[in-house]
Amino acid sequence: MTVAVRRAYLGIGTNLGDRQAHLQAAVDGLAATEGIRVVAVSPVYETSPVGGPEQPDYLNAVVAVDTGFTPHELLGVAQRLEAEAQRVRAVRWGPRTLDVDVLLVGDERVDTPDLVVPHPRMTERAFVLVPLADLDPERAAGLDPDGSVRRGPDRASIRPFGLPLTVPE
Ligand code: GSY
Repeated sequence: MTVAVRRAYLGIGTNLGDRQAHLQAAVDGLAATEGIRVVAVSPVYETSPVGGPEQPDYLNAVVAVDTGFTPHELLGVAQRLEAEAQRVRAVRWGPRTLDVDVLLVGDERVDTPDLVVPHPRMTERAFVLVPLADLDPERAAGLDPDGSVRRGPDRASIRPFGLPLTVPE
């Protein structure tokens, strides 16, 4: 059976331990997954926490992949990578070693109890839309038509971190 390969975007974030290493491990884990090709990784941003209890700043980035996986198959990969980072999340919206969110899978829409795509909160979050715009400005502009999230007050809550992630050959 031929599977239609689509461009998907995953958000990655971490605010515990060696944050850069956790993000790089997520990119490496995606690249090592048969059926997924990592196309590009955005710059890394250091970002103020949104929601939850008082907690450390996050590092966030967005990864573009080409894949024939369904959104739920991508969710399975995301959950595996989070488990491999020994993610512990005692508090909802609380600190975590690794968060991998399925943001967009082509133009597909999913609304199930365990997964909603496009990600329901991405249009409000500069820490998602700014790195997404680095990879696909048109797609990000379509989700934030007046640029209020990418350029608005929330923009100050995200700062370029400097250290790039690498895409394995
Ligand atoms: O939604 C992902 C986890 N998360 C984050 C995050 O990744 N970055 C920032 N800045 N705040 C967050 N709050 C939550 S929950």
